[in-house]
Amino acid sequence: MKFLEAQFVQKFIRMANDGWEQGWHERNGGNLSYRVKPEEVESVKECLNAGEWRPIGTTVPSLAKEYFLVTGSGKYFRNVIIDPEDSICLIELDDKGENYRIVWGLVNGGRPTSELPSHLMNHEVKFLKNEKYRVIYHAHTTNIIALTFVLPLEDRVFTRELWEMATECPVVFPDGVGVVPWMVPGGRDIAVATSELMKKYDLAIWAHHGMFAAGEDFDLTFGLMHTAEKSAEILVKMLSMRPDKLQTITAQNFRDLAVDFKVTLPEEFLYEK
Ligand code: 2HA
Ligand code: ZN
Repeated sequence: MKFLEAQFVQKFIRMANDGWEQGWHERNGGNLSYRVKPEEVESVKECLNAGEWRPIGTTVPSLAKEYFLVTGSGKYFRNVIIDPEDSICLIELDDKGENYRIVWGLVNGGRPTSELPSHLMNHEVKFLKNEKYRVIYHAHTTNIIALTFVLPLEDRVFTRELWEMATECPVVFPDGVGVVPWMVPGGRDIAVATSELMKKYDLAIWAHHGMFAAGEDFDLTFGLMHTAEKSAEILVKMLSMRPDKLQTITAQNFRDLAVDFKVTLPEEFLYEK
């Protein structure tokens, strides 16, 4: 099969373009990675050519020998759909989870996303909890970023405020959302902080920067990012009209919702205000 005809590649490209169309990927902002299934790697085996091994910048032993489809460092989401060979790549990890090599893509040179350590450490945390998780997505979601200037940078505040802005939120992300304070992007420290939060949540906010989402497939992961960002947009609109709410979804409303929708909503987020 031709590489670009494989369904997992098509879905990856569509998701990247959907993010671009949402306005979350100015210039080279954001990055996306997918842990490829063995049968999917097999289906494109004849298209692969191994490059040189390079250090990941962190160690992910549980992901040894796994393959990831990832966006390229400095590449624009806007261009993924028109020139995927130049914008994205398939990488293979070595048997220790310390090095990677490009086996397809980035035909004009370049490297995987600058956030590769964060992506792979998040993948590892998710993989160890639930092997079905395959997608990690980082986007510069406008309204979430705006809120990181006015809300306390606390998991419980962001979770509760986002839940309150749209009834579907506690059903879509019942575990809540974590917040990383401002940190230098691209390195191991922010990767460690984010992957720590990913042990508990599927969503992590990077203050004044954007958001990371994790999920089992492209639809769930994009949908998660989209839902949280839309809720943030409603909160920004609400706060633009007036600083307080005349009415809202109450802590007891959330408990009632949890029963009917069969989700567990941790009490730490249902505090009295
Ligand atoms: O430029 O979004 O966080 C890619 C990024 C870095
Ligand atoms: Zn970023």
